[in-house]
This record gives sequence, structure tokens and C-alpha cells, in this order.
Amino acid sequence: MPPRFFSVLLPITVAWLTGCSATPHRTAIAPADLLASTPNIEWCGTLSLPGEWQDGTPVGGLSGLGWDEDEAMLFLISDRGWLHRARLTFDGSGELRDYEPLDTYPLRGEDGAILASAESDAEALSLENADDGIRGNTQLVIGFEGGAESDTAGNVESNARWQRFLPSGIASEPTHRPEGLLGIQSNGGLEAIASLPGHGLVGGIENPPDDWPEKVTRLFTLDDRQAWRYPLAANANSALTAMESLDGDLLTLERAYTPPASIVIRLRRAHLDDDGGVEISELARLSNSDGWSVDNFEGLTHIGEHRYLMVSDDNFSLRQRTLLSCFAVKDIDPKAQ
Ligand SMILES: [Ca+2]
Repeated sequence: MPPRFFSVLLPITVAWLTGCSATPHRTAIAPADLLASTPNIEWCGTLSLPGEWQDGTPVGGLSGLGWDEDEAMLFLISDRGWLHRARLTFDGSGELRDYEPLDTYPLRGEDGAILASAESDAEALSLENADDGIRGNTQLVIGFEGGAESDTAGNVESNARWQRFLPSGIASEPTHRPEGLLGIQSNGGLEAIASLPGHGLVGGIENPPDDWPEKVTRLFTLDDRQAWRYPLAANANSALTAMESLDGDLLTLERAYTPPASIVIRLRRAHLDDDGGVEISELARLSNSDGWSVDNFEGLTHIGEHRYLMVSDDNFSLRQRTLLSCFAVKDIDPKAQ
């Protein structure tokens, strides 16, 4: 090819490789010295996922993660009702190196119909039977935020609920609307679900329910047997966006996002007391004003030992990124301080 053509094509090729690539690329959420400054958290790699794959499948609005140990597969849900499945590659030292998309399904009801957009706001994911040594028996427990809607008489009803699905995205049972969802705010509902030994499935409400104190939100077993008062961080806008199990306690993810500039992400350990109280110890505070390149993290899953992945919801905005970050919790004391 003549040099003249090279000079025209090279910038285009470089732009495609760096900016518009439909493949994940490795990045970091902070410079090395900042990554090394979190005594309770050890970082093990971050990938930035593209806005869409080469076949046009969109990747965005991700709000929940689930790692299936038996299938060596990652499930991701979006707040538009899509279920993505992917393989991950880690290197010999446990660093997250690559993400391979497998397929994408729309979530469907028991009748096989794709969920209507008003019903497809999937925000929380937890897997069942994903680490029992048996393949083919995974169930997905999905929480839907479901904005509050008024009927013709002016009564406010919420579409918040949870439901089990097959790995193909088809519902395997009817929906559940537990009392733990009473009083939730519009766009502030069931945002987190985790399976906790001794308690079963525990749900978390993103923002304080009606008539609750300003900085306290509700955790509850999805079968309504027990509930707790979870103290949110004092940050303005701090909201509970994801939970996972951590040695008998909960690992919680809180996000304080004030668009367009301020994001503070907190990783916290929550010990649930029998009397309905919650003891919190903070594991890490990641603020973009301190140099962290964090985004709108909303999903969390346990990938073995004390290792986890978290994912950010880019809100389908060109200003935001879908980040998949690996970390390990080093504070493994049996009780929160
Ligand atoms: Ca299994």
C-alpha cells in the first residue's frame, strides 16, 4: 500500500483499536500507589467492557452479577431485562485478564413472553446451586426494582418483586412480592440480593423506605421471617446497590453518585444482629475526588475464597464506563468491628 494511504488509514485504525473496539480491554481504577493504599482490599484487575459486541449486542445498564462456579460462567443482568453470559480468564496469579461473551437472552415470563419494558428493570441477582458440584441445576434469583405507578384512583402501586429464572432467562416460578418491599420509593427498591448461611436469601432496599429515618434502609429475608435496619453511609445520595456473603456476614456495596462529577463507592462489612440491628465496618472508600477512576458500581458477586467481582452500570451514557473489577477482601475476622 502506498505511504499516502498509510498516513490516512493509520489514525483511523488506531482510533478503532483504542476507542471503538468491540472487545474488552484491561484498565485500572486507580494508579498503582492508590490501589496499594486500601489495607482491607487487594485489587486483582479491571476490564472495561465495550458498549456493544461486534454482532451489535448492547452491553450496558449492568446492575447485577452472578458467578457460577460449577459452570465456570458469569451471569450479568441489565436494567433493560437482558441476561448476558460470559467466560472469564484469570492469569496464574489470579489477575482478571479477559472476558469472552457467550450469549444474551431477554428475560421472559413463565408463559415464555419477553418481559414488557416496564416490568424488566432487573437490579439484583443471586445464584442458587451454583457451587454444589452439580452442573445444569443453576437457578437465578432476580430482583426487579419496579417503579411505583399510580392507578386511575390515585393509589400508588409498586411493581417491585423477585422471581426465580432458568439460566436461559425464562421464569421458573411465579413472582414474589414480600412485605419487606412495603414503602419503597420509586427507583429506590430491591437493588441487592445475597444468600447468607443461616438466613437464606436476604434482600436490600436501595434507599430508606417511607417513614424510615433518613439514613437507614431495610434488609429482610425474602421469605419475610426477619428484617434489619441498615445504616447507610453519611455521604449525600449514598445508596445500597449490591450485597454478597462474607464469612457469615454481608459484604455491601454503596454508591453515592451525584452526576456528572462526583462518585463515591464504599465497600462495607455488615454483621446482622438477632435484634434487627446491623454492625458496620468500612473496608474501603473510593472517591473520584481522591483520584479513583470509579464508575456507577451496582453489581457484586463472590468468585471464591475472599475474592469478588463488581460491575458498573454505565446508564448507556458515553460519559460513563462498564467496568468489571476484581478484588479480594483481606479483613477476614469473623465479626464486624
Ligand atoms: Ca450446580
